[in-house]
Amino acid sequence: MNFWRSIRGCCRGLQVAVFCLAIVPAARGVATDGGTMRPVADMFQPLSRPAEMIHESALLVLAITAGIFVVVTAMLIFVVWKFRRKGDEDDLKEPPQIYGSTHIELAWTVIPILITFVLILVTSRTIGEIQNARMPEGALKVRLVGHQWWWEVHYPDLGIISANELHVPVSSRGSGKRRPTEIVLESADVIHSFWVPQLAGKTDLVPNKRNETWIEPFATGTYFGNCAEYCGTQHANMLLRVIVEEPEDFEKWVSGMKRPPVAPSGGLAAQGRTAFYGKSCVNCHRVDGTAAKGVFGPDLTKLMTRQTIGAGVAPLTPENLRAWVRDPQNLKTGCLMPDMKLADSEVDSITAYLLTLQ
Ligand code: HEC
Ligand SMILES: [Cu+2]
Repeated sequence: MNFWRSIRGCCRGLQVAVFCLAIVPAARGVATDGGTMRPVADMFQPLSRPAEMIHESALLVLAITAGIFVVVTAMLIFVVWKFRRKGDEDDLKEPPQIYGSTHIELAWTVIPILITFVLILVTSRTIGEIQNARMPEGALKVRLVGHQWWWEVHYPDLGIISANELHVPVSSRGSGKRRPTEIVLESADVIHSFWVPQLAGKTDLVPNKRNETWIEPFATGTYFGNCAEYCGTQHANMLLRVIVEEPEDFEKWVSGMKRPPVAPSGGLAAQGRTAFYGKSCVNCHRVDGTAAKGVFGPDLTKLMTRQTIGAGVAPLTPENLRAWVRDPQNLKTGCLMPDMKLADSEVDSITAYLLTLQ
């Protein structure tokens, strides 16, 4: 009786497994989930070259391992069924002793070695193709520096500095002009990891080391990524957005980023400007063309061109900006910007000034 109960248990388990396998394709059509701030990127839907290459070899590995799973499970079920206890006389018999059978030993040594060898070849080929890819002339160059808990973004050839959002042009798969983005990865403190699942695999940002990766998106849109290596309390709020645009829109963004913001000439914003430059904000933040030259925090020159504040912790709205200036520890507890203990009037005026940084 116990035997049948366990067989039935196995069947139930298999049913669950088959059900799970069936909902994976059903969920595939959904690119994002979890709201607009923190959508979960679907890594089964790659839309850029390194991610596609990884996806292909992952499918091959999955197919091989699924084959092994089916064969092993079938053999297991067969053996359990065939050599089940058939009656009381079974207790007196000993099964045939096959210890030391050369054939069996050879089979279960050589076949797994061959399979492992195929898996090694498939994966190392993809790794090699990604790491040795030659970038075409005119590839966009970006330098990303990981900080606890935000991303510093540089375009060395364009003279643009930003944070937490990467704008890149869409590339062309066919006869059009290829325009991949080469990314140099560095860290200012601890180890972080760059991961935008639909664009590329993970690459670590290691202190005192220069790592490289590249992306070549084939579809415009906003891609969501995050730091993929635990780096301290606010690791989960170290989100990265990659905004892939048509070449014309990208050029428009570039020329916008190169235009310095106009200093406010009067009113609350002008008071805020004076307050901002009178405070220690300038020791940690940079605003291009002013005395604010700090590099410990994000560059604020074009703050208002960003979609989020605090590396994706909240949408960048005037209310959230004010809340951040009031006390960043409320929105992002433990982040490395201290509560500046500003008076209410200073919070209002500094927020008004920051709103002009666009
Ligand atoms: C001790 C250094 C330090 C000082 C002083 C400081 N900040 Fe910051 N600030 C940071 C850091 C670090 C971050 C990034 C926090 C994060 O996202 O984890 C930050 C983030 C910000 C952001 C959000 C930027 C973005 O794109 O997400 C704003 C706005 C800001 N600070 C304004 C100010 C203002 C205004 C002052 C002065 C009243 C100030 N900061 C003083 C370190 C500092
Ligand atoms: Cu990190």
